[in-house]
Amino acid sequence: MKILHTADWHIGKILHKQSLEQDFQKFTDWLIQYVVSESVDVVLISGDVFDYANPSFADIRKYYKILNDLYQNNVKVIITGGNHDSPALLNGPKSLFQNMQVSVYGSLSEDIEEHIVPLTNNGKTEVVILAVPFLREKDLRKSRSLLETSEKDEQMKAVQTIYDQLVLLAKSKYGAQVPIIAMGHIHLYGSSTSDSEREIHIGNLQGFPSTIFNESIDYVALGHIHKPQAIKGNPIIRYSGSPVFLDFSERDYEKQVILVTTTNNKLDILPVKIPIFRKMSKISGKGTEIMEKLHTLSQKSNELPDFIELEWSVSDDGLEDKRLLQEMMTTYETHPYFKILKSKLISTAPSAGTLKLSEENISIDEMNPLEVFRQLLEDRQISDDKKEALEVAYVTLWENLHE
Ligand SMILES: [Mn+2]
Repeated sequence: MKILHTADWHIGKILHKQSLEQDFQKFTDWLIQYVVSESVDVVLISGDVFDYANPSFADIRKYYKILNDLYQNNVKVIITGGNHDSPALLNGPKSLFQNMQVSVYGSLSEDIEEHIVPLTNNGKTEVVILAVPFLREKDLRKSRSLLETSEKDEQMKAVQTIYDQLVLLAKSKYGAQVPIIAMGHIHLYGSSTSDSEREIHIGNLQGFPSTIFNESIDYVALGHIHKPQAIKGNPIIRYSGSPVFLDFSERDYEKQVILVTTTNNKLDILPVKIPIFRKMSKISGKGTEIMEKLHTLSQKSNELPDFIELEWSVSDDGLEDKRLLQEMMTTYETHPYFKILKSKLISTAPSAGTLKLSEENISIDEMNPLEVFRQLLEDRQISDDKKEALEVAYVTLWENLHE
């Protein structure tokens, strides 16, 4: 049986006012072609299907379309919610999805056994999936019957208990020999992150150790961190990473999905490269150097135009450079081979240090709620010791409102 692990699709993501829908379309076209040519049986999506908890109808339509395309090709799908997803929105079509061989787990169910999904082939259970979504504080309270789960250690034990219980149940139901794949949307120690994961869940900032996963688990299909990686020293605990470039900080990542093949109760794990449809690059230097580099981009390097980030250094007051930069942005606005998404002027004058002359224009829609709140704390010049308590209070309120 062939199982494909992916995560962090972030449908609806807007990067510096630019929709990434073409990138997502290219990825899903490739995905369909890949699962058909490789005869993949099941696709796992480990959280963050959408970028926002309230996606647009157009984005929901894209989601239904890809699920239907997979169904038409006889591929099962198992989806778990991420920290960006609304559990209610994901769970909405649950019963309809069942008829299309799509199982969805937006949040932790009262009956934990519902998260155990056996995959059978000719009547034999070949592998069991533990479909665990992103765990919110109230889910953790359920698991340990605790009143307080704000302590890091208590949270860790609660997460561990959930996986332990599921492993025990799965083994007793389907036998000790059957391999187990656990899904999760969680930040682990020792994983390297990019600028595009939203760390709204302050309790999870520092992450958990990979020992929370029971030793009887044969593969852990993770989401949340956008850089594809196996946890150090443990090739069976992996983040597939996001299939689409969600941020300039991800420009050197090799985007991938992970193919897990079961044979005789053993799993074979193979990362598969996703073709690059668009290049993300950063060009820095003085104005003249930047212009020269842009002139050399005279052909298309990929199917979609490159996205470019500019860091323009200035040694005087920068007024002339600011004018030139603006002029250049207008000139290149509709260039066929690249698009400048982000630009900033940086002063290299000795007196100014590396003072930023102009911040890129970030609109409020591109910020997550915590970023907006942090900006407010900055603007009000709140002292560092008070900041942390205020952030925790803010996140607690935010989460209570959205549960
Ligand atoms: Mn994510």
